[in-house]
Amino acid sequence: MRQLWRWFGPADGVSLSDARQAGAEGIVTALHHVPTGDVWTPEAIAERQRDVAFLEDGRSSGLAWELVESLPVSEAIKTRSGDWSGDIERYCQSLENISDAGINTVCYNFMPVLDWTRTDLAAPMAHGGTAMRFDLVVFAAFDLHILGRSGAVSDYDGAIVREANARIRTLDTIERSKLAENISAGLPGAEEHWSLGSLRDRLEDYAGLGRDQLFQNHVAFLEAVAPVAERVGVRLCCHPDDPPFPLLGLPRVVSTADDYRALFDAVPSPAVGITFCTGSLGVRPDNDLPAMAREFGPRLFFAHLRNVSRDRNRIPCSFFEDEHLEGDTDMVTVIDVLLAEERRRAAVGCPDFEIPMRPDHGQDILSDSGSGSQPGYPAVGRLKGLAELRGVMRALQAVDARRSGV
Ligand code: DNO
Repeated sequence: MRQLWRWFGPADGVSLSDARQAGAEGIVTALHHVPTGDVWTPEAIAERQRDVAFLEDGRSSGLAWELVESLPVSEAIKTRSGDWSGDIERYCQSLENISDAGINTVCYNFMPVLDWTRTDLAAPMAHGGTAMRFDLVVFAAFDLHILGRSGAVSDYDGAIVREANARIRTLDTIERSKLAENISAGLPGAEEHWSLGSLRDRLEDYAGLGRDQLFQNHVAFLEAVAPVAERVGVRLCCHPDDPPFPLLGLPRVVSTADDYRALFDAVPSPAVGITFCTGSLGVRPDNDLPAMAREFGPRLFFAHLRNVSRDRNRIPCSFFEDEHLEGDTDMVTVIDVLLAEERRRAAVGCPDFEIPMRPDHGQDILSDSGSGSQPGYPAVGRLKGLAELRGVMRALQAVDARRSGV
């Protein structure tokens, strides 16, 4: 697998030199400063390519920008309203410009309003480090008492509501505003940042827009952009919902194997595939990750490898971001399936048979705490994750080579 590393640009507290030392072979990044819906110009793309090519001291980094994560999809496209067609045209233009710059894989998501969501960015772990957590009770406390969404109470079971009512009383003003910020202002990579007021407005935009309509809007988006992606040789890979269940009464359409199946049935274009995020999909006990990797093999355009531990085998649930080889996902089997898919591609003569992967997220360990890295994207925690994943890959490849007598 191609071992990539997410870098948030020159302002990232984790440097390209850190990425090199962690063993990264290439960089995943985006034009985070370009507002959602604007065209990514050739100049802005070229500038970011130069940022990636050189270390701070001017020496060559030996790394290139290999994959876009993400080219964000506007709320107008998701709700199919406002300047929908203008945004589609600009999205297509950005895809052309990205392709002209030599980058051929583009990740996106179709989550309404919020990108990935956690309630606690630094939950203490037994080993002394910290990890990110999504606590359903705390989230409900936010929804019911801080956001004050009408009708929210019917979205949680009675026990969760009772616990949330008790929990909110334990949070002081600073903790409440920290929680509101974690949820509404967005985590790294979320390109849109809401205040509580604008979050309420965005939720209004979805009033009456159900699952079926959101699915149709996703299909309409892909029907418009996939032909361009095919023509310019770009693979579009859709990141799953994180967490993979509805939040704040918003519909979700990319959470399960059925969801991806329905999408590929509706838009069979070979340019459309998956960002196989084991951490997002792995929150659901009904997502069998190795089986999904087997089923969707040719459509796996990018893999985010990380693990979660959930508190109960029910949806919705609370969960935390576990170490890469711990947690509820059988990571060794997932990697085995991904390597088999690479061998299949190589056997049919696919020139770029390697699946790009990155160690997704990392716990804050050793010097990570207070290092100024982006939440979820510390240097040491990810280095450890990548080292463990690379170890699994090497071991499985060695066993396979021995078996096939290579
Ligand atoms: C979180 C990331 C997401 C992801 C987007 C893809 O760590 O995996 O922010 O980049 O959802 O569009």
